[in-house]
Amino acid sequence: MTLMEPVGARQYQKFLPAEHAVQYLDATGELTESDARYPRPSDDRLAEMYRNMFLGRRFDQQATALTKQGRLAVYPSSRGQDACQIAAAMCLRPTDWMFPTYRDSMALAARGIDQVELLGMLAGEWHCGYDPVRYRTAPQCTPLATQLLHATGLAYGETRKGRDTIALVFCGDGATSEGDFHEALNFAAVFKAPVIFLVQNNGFAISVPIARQSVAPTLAHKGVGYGVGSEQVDGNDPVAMLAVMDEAARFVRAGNGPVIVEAHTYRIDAHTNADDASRYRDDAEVEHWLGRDPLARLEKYLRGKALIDDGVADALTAEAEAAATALRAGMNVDRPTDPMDLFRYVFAEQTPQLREQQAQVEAELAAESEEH
Ligand SMILES: Cc1ncc(C[n+]2csc(CCOP(=O)(O)OP(=O)(O)O)c2C)c(N)n1
Repeated sequence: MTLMEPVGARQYQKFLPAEHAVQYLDATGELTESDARYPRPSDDRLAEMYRNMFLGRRFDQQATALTKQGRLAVYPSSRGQDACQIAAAMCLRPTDWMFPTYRDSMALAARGIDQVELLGMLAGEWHCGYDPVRYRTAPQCTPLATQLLHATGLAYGETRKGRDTIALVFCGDGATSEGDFHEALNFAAVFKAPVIFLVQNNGFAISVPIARQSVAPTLAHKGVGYGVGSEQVDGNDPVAMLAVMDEAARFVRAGNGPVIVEAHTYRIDAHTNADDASRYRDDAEVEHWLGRDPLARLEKYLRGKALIDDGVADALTAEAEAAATALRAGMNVDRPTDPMDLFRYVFAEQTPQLREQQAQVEAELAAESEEH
């Protein structure tokens, strides 16, 4: 097969991701060769990252435990994706916007959202338990890829208002097969919307492995076709993640248009507590990725530079345990919920269908209370 050299063929090269995923630490936490395009984050910033990852890991573990106690309807863990989650939270200013999925609770905790409010949706209490405007964080999206368009629209709107706000939006590898993903990338590129598209490629869309999802060289390459700057990074390397995300934030804020960052990572737990991962992956694979644990890698690196020691680790453990105790106590309080809230906050003005459904539920509840 011969392909004709298209006009301006070389122009696409500036959008190409690195040939190999950007990496600073090897699997054991030893410093490897640095990528000069991404300045290594300062020691202080890496120590802060370690703290956020440590607290995030404990939060994630506590949320998983709350499903077993019936306090959460469901919880999609981001254990293993800790470096992606924390780098995403740390590269933003409080005035920027974050658009998370159901998987990204650890990033929301690092953004400073009250943890009980954060889990309100997964507890089945509210569509979104926190105030999105206060925290500049959209509700966690479950319909795959929809958040990519929300982020693009918001970011474009902010530029129209003359502000330098940027938006960071998460999605998984599976979501890159959705139409919304392509529409968002194209719109953001054409209108130079300041968006960071962070694709956490954790190997699976529930049970569907990446090999059945896409045969693109990498998911980052998908940006090239839309004229979106692309990068791929070792998502289990905290130093590389923070370096790339900091640069991505600087790049989009400077008005250069959007970027897509693919983080190669792995979800250690099942898709959610309701999933049995042993049906589609074997223990050896999980073991392999446990050997690339982002928290252990950063700890090794920081201990090697004497930036943390046993005293710091003990203090962090105490802080994380106190937060977990407070979260358990907060989640053990039954909050009264009004079923009518389901209808109240969907549209500014209710649609006729919604009014009809509300009347139906009201009638059912009234009939039920008459019975008792
Ligand atoms: C539009 C839509 N289709 C299907 C689903 C069902 N679904 C929920 S999670 C999921 C897999 C998503 O995988 P990926 O995007 O890789 O993200 P991950 O869960 O691995 O973070 C699917 C198919 C959905 N939520 N929304």
